[in-house]
Amino acid sequence: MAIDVATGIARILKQEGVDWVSTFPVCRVNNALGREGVPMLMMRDDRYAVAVADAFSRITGGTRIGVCTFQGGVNAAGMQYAYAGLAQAYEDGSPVLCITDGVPIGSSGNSQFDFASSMKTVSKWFGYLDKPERVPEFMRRAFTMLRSGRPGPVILAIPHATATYDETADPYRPVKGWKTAPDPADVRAAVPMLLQAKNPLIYAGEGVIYAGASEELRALAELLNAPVITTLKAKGAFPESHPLFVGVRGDQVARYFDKSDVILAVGSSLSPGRFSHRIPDAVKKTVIHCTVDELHVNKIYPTAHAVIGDARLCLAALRKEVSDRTSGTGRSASNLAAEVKAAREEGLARYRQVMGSDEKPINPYRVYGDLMKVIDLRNSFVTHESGNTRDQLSTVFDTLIPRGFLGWGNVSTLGFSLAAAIAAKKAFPNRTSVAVTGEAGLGYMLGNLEVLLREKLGVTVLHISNGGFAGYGPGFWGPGHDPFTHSVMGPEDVDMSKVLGALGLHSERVSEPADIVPALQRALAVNASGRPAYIEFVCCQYPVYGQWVGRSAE
Ligand SMILES: Cc1ncc(C[n+]2csc(CCOP(=O)(O)OP(=O)(O)O)c2C)c(N)n1
Ligand SMILES: [Mg+2]
Repeated sequence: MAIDVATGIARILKQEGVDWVSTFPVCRVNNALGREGVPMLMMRDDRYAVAVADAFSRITGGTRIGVCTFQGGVNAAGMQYAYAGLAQAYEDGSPVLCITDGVPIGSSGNSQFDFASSMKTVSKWFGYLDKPERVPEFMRRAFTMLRSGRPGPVILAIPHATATYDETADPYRPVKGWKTAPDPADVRAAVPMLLQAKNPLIYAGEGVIYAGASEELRALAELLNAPVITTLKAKGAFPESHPLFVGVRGDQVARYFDKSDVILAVGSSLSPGRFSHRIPDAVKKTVIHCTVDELHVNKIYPTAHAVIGDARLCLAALRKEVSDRTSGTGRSASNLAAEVKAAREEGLARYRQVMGSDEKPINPYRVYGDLMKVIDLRNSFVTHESGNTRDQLSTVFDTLIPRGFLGWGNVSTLGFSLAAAIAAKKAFPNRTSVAVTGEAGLGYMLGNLEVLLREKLGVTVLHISNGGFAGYGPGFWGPGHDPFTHSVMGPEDVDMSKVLGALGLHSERVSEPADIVPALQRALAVNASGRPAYIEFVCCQYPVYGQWVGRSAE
C-alpha cells in the first residue's frame, strides 16, 4: 500500500501514543497530521512550538514524548527562530521530537545558514530522511533515542514529504525504550563507602525523575539515614516535607554540602553551572557517581566510584546491598532527621517571615506563601521564570510530588514558564497550572497568551510586577555592576491587568496583601472552566534568596 512520507509519519506518531503535536506553521508534515486526525496545538512562534513539546516531555518524565513541527527547508525562517527552543531542550536534556522540512537534494548549499550542521549542535540525533522507505527505520531509531539513555532532543528533517513508499514493506511496531542496570561489582564497591561515611549526603538530579525513581530514592535515603539535596531541575524528586530533605539552595544546603564526607550523586551530570552548585572541596570528599551516562564520570570532580545505569535500577541495587549488609537495619544516625529538619527550618526562617509580610508594595514572598496556602500542593503544577521568581521559588516553594513544581534551566531562557504551564495542563488536565513570571518573562510570552484563550487552557499567569529586572539593579552584583539595563515601565506607568483583560483573560491587579488569597481563588475558579487568568501583583523589588554553593562572582 503506497503512502506518502508525511502520512506515514503521522500514523507512526499515533502508534507511538502521541495525542497532539505543537507547531508553528509551516511544515509539510502538518498536512498529514491534520488529515490523520492528530490535533495540532498551534503556538504563536516557533520557539514556543518547541518549548511546549519540550516541557511536555519533561513534565511527564519522558513517559510521554512531546512532539513539535516547525518550518525548515530552503526557507528555514521557523527553524532559525526555533533554534532557541532547541538549544534550551538540548542544554537541559529533554527528550523532545522535532520534525521539520529538510533541504531537498539539489537545493543544498544555496543559503548562508547551514541547516544540518546547526541542528547537529542541539540534538542527540539529527536525522535527514534521504529515502521515503526509510520512514519506519528513522522513526524507530528516533523513539529508541527518545526513550533510552540520557534524554535529549531528536530532530528529523523531511525533504520530500509527498514522496511515497510501501507502508506494508516494513510494518512499524512501537518502540519501548531500554534501561540499563548497574554492574553488581560497582554496587558492592560503593556500599561500604556509604556505610562507613561519617556524613553521607545524597545529591539528586533530574535523572531520578526521568527514571521514575522517587520512591527508590526515598527508601535508600531512609535506609542510609542520609540528608538529601536536589538540583533545580530535580526539585520535587524527593518529597520536600520529608525530614531528610535539606533543600535545593540556601544556607542549610551549603552547610550540609560542606559537612559531607561522602556524596552519592544520582541522576545528575554534576556539572556546575549558573544555576547549580559547585561541590565545595570536592577533591577532599568521596564522590560516588550514579549516572546513566558514563561520560559524565570524572567530568568535573574526581569520581571515587561510579554506578552506571538507570537511576531507579541503580538505587534499587544500592538499597538491596545496603539492606543485605546491615541485615535490613540500614545505617543508624541517631537524631539526624530531626537535625536536618531543624536546619531547614532555620534556613527558611527569614523567608517564612516575609511570606507573612503585610508590607506594600507587596513582598513577592507573600505571594508565594499565599499561593501555597490556596493550591492543593499534591494536585498542582507551578513553575518559575528566569529572574527572581526562579531564585525565590526554588528557595521556598514546597514541592510534595514529582513535578508539582518544574525547575528548569541549566541556562534559563526567559519565557519558558508559559510553555511549561501549557504542557502541564495538557499532561494533567485536572491539576491547577500556574506560571509565575516577572516583566521580562511576560514580555516574551505576550504573543502566545492568545493560545490559552483559543485552546481554552485554564492556566494562571502570576506576574510579580516590580517595574524592573530586580536582579539587575544598581550594585546588586557588587561594585562595578552595570545598573543601566534595569528599569522598564512598571505598575505606575501601565496597568497590565487591563491589557490582558482586553485580550480576554480573567485579569486582576492586586496591591493589597489581604487581597492575594481571594484573587488567587477567583483565578483558579475560572481556570476550572477552561478560562485562563492573569494576576498582576504590585510588588517591591526584593532580590533575596538562597545562594548556589561555590558559584563564582560575575
Ligand atoms: C532569553 C534570555 N535573555 C536574557 C536573560 C537574562 N535575564 C535573566 S532574568 C532577566 C530579567 C528578569 O527580570 P523580571 O522578569 O522583571 O524579573 P524580576 O527578577 O524583576 O522578578 C534577564 C534579562 C535570560 N534569562 N533569558
Ligand atoms: Mg521585575
